[in-house]
Amino acid sequence: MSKKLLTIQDISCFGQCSLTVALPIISACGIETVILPSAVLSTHTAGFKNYTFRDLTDDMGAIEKSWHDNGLKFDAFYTGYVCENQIQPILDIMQNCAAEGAVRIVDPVMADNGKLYPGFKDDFPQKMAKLCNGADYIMPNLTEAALLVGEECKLEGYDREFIENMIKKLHGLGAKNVILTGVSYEPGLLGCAISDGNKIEYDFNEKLTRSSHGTGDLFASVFAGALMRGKTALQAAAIAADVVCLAIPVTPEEHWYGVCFEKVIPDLVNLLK
Ligand code: PXL
Repeated sequence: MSKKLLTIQDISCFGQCSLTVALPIISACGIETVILPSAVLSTHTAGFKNYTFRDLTDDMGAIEKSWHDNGLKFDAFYTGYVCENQIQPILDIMQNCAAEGAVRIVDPVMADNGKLYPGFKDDFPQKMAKLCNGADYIMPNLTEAALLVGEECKLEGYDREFIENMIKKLHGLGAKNVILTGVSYEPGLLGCAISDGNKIEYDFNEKLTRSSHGTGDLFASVFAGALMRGKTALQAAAIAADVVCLAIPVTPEEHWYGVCFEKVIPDLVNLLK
């Protein structure tokens, strides 16, 4: 039977992030993708005004029961942007709807550039830390990592020791593998650290002059899809970073709210061959 991945994150109707990226990208990886929307928003929250927000926590229990009644099980779980009261319901789903050997991938989406996203309260990182406990892979950016472990957030001017200490603390939350994104030790190179708890490997790409919203979701979605296709964590992270680096330059300036990932789907398919 083909492998099924359940991804739990919001639908931002407009904005090219979260589920509107994960569903097409993981499908393009050749993996059957099941979705559970954590919330429905008119737009994402980074740069749009007057966005609507419907929290779907109340539906989660009934959805889980329906899946249970139909005997549906998943080979992988990939969580992204979730709401503050959804940690326990999601842990329940990951326990009750898991096929044998199911993999848990947690992208602790909540912050960037030193700040929590609008709408998250200061205690949200502690809640997100509970979702990281028992995860096979977590993939925080530097801001999320600092918030998860209660460390000072340094976006630059850090050394290898600072990063590798942070990774140790992230494993201390109960995560098997850590993929820490946004790491840079020298000007011009940006990448991620991949740790299995014993060894730390790095993947670096040339730093682009422009950054873009939605790159974290693109990275995590490609990573999840590539992992399900049998790639190692290092290979999956490298493919994900390559896809992001291809997508940013083909995204026009006026498309500030997300990356034009559609244009690089053929490249993604090639990279997975
Ligand atoms: O890309 C992360 C993300 C996901 N979902 C929503 C967001 C953001 C980032 O701002 O606002 C609703």
